[in-house]
Amino acid sequence: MPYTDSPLAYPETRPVEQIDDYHGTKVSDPYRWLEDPDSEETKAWVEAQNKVTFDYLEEIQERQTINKRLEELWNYEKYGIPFKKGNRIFYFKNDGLQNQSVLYVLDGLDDEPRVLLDANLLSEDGTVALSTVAVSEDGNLMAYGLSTSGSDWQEWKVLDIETGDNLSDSLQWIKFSGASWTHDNKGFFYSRYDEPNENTKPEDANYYQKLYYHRLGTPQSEDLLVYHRSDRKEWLFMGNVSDDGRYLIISVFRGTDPKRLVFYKDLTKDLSDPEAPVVELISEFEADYTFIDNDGSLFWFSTDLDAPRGRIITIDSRTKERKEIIPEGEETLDGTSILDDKFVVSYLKDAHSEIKIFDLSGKPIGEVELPGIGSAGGFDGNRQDTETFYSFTSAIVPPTIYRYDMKTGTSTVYRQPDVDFNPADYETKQIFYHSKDGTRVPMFIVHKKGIELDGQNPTYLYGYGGFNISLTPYFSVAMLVWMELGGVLAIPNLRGGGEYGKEWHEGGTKLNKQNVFDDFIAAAEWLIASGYTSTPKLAIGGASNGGLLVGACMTQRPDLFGAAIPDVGVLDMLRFHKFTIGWAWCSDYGSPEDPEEFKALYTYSPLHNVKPGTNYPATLITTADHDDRVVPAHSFKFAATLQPAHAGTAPVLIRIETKAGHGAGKPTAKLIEDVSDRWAFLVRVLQVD
Ligand code: X99
Repeated sequence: MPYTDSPLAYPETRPVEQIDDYHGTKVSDPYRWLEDPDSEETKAWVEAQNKVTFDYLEEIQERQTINKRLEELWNYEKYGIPFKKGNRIFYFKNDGLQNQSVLYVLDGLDDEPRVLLDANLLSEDGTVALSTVAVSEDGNLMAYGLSTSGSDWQEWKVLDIETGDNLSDSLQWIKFSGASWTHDNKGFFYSRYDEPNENTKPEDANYYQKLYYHRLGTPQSEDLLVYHRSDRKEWLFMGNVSDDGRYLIISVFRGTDPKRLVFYKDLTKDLSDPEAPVVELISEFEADYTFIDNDGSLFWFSTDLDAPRGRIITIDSRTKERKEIIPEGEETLDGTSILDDKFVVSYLKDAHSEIKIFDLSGKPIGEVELPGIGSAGGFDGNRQDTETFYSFTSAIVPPTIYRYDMKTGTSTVYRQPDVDFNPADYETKQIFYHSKDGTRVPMFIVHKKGIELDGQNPTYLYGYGGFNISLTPYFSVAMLVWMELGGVLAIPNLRGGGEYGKEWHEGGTKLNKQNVFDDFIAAAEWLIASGYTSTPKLAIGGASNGGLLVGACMTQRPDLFGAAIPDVGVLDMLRFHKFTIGWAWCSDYGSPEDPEEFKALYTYSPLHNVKPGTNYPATLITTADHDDRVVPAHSFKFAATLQPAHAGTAPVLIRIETKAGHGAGKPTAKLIEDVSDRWAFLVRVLQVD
C-alpha cells in the first residue's frame, strides 16, 4: 500500500539570488545563507525544522517501545582490546549504558584494575569524549586528546599514570593527529594547525598542518617544529616513533589519498642536531607505503605498488634497495604487525577476515583460525611479544576478545559479551549480484530465520562505497532491533571501498563514481527481484560518504525506494571542498575546479539533481550542529531544496542533533535516541507491523 498521509507543512526557506559560474555552466545556490551555521536566521531555520521533525516522530507510537528495547539490548558490558606499555595493561570498558567508555589500568599482570580516566566525569551530558590516547614507553605517562561535542578538534593533556593527576601540559589546535613518544619518555610528536585568529571561522578549510615535538613541562609555544611545508598547503603529517625508538617515521598525506610519502629522522641524535635531518625515503606520491617495523636500517612496508591487493617489502633506508618479502596474494592485504619475529597479516577475502602468519623471510607458516565468517582486528604489540589480543565480530557475534599465543598458535576467549538475544534465531549469508556493467558485487544479508520471500519484508539497505574503506561484518544493537522488528538488513560491498584492493577503490572514484551508485541501485533491484522486499518496504541508509550515496540514489531513482535516510552526508558536490577538511576528498571525488571532474560531479550531486514535481521517497535527513567533518550546510541545503520540490505525500524531514558532530565520541544516550528515531520513522513510513 502506498503512503497515504497528507503532506506536511514545512518551514519555508528564503531563496536568494546566488548564481555561480563553473567553467561556463551557471549554477544557482538559492540557500547559500544556510552555510553560515551561526547566523540568527540559520538558527531559527534549524529550530523550525526540528519542530516539524520531532512533532512527527513523537506521534509514532512504536518510538517508545523501540527506545526501550534498544536500551535493554545496549546494556551489556563492552570491553576494548587491551594493550600493554611498560609493565602496565590498559583497556576501555563500558558498563553498558555509560555515555563514554572508561579507561582502566592494571599496574602489573596480577593487579586489580583501577580507573585511569573516566570521560563521563568531564561533562554532565557525555559530550566530552576521550578521542586518542598515547602511553609513554615506560608506561608511566599518558598523553590524551579530548574532543567536545563531536568536533574533530582536540585538546591534549598529559596524565601521570601512577597518581592519576594531570601534569601542567596543555596543547591546542590539534586535528587529524595522534601522539608518539620518544623512548626517553620526555615528550612526543604530534601534528597541529595554526591558531585561528579573529578572521577565521570554524568551518574554514584546514590547510598547512605542521609536525611538532612537545617537551614535557614546557608551554606549547616552545614546541619544536619538526617538519612543515609552506609550499604544500595540502600536506598532512603523521609522525611515529619506531618500536626500537631509533627513528621518527613521517608519513605524508595529501588528504584521503592512500598514496603517501615517507620521510624519517634519526632519533639517536639530538632533535635539533643538523646531523639528524628529515630524510626523504619515498619522495613521490606513487603508492601506499605503510610502515610496519624495522630491523636497524632495514624498514618493512606494506605497499600497493605494482600489487593492487597489497604486498610486503623491505626498503634499506641507507641504500634505498628494495626486496619483496610477501608477494601479492589472492586476498586483499588489510593490516600487518610483527610479533614474536613473525608477520601477522590480515587479509580480506570477499570482505571477511583471514589472518595468516609468515616468518620474516616471507614463508607462510600458519593461519589464525577464526571462530567464523566475520571481522578480526587487533594483533597489536611488538617484535618480542609472544602474546597478543584480537577481537572478532560479525552481524550475530558481539565483539569477543581473544588472547592469542604466538608460540602455540592458540586463541582463548578473554572477554565474551553477554547480549540478551539468541544468535540461533538469525540467518546470515553472503550473496553475489551483478551491477549495471556486469561487475560482481558481494552483499551480506541478515534477518530472522523463517522469513518468507514474499516481497513484503521491510528491508534496510546500507552502504558506504568510498575512500578505500571496507564494510566488513560487525555486530550492532541498532541492526539487531531492526531485525527483531522483522526487518532484513542488506549490506553490499560497493566499489570505491577497499574490499578488493586498489582497483576496486579506484573503480568508484572521480569519473567512475557513478559505478558506486549503480552498484547500490543494482543491490536494491536484486533484493526486489529475489522476493526479499518491494519498493514501498525498502529503505536505504548510509552515513557521510554513504549519505552522498543515499542522496545520489534517491535523486536518480526516486521510484525505487520507499524511504531514504542520508546521515551526515556530503550532498553539495560543487562546494564540499570549501569547508574544513573537505578538500581532502578530491582524491575520491575529483575537484569542481577541474572542468571534466566538475561535469561528473554536477551530474550526480544530490543537491543539484532534485527535480521539482517529483514524488520522492519518505526521507529523514540527519546531521548535527557541530559536525566539522561534513558541515551540516550540506544537509540544510538539501532539505531546503527537497521539501518544496517534493510532489508526494511522504514526509521529507531533517533531524538536527545538538552538541554533536560527525559521529565519533557520540554519547550513548544520543546514539540510542538517534536510532530510536530512525527505526520509528521507518516503522511508520514503511508501514512495518
Ligand atoms: C577524512 O576526511 C579524514 C581526514 N583525515 C585526513 C584525517 O585526510 O583524519 C588525514 C590525513 C592524514 C592523517 C589523518 C587524516 N576521512 C576519513 C573521510 C573518509 C575517511 C571522511 O571523513 F577517509 F575515512 N569523509 C567524510 C569523506 C567524505 C565524507
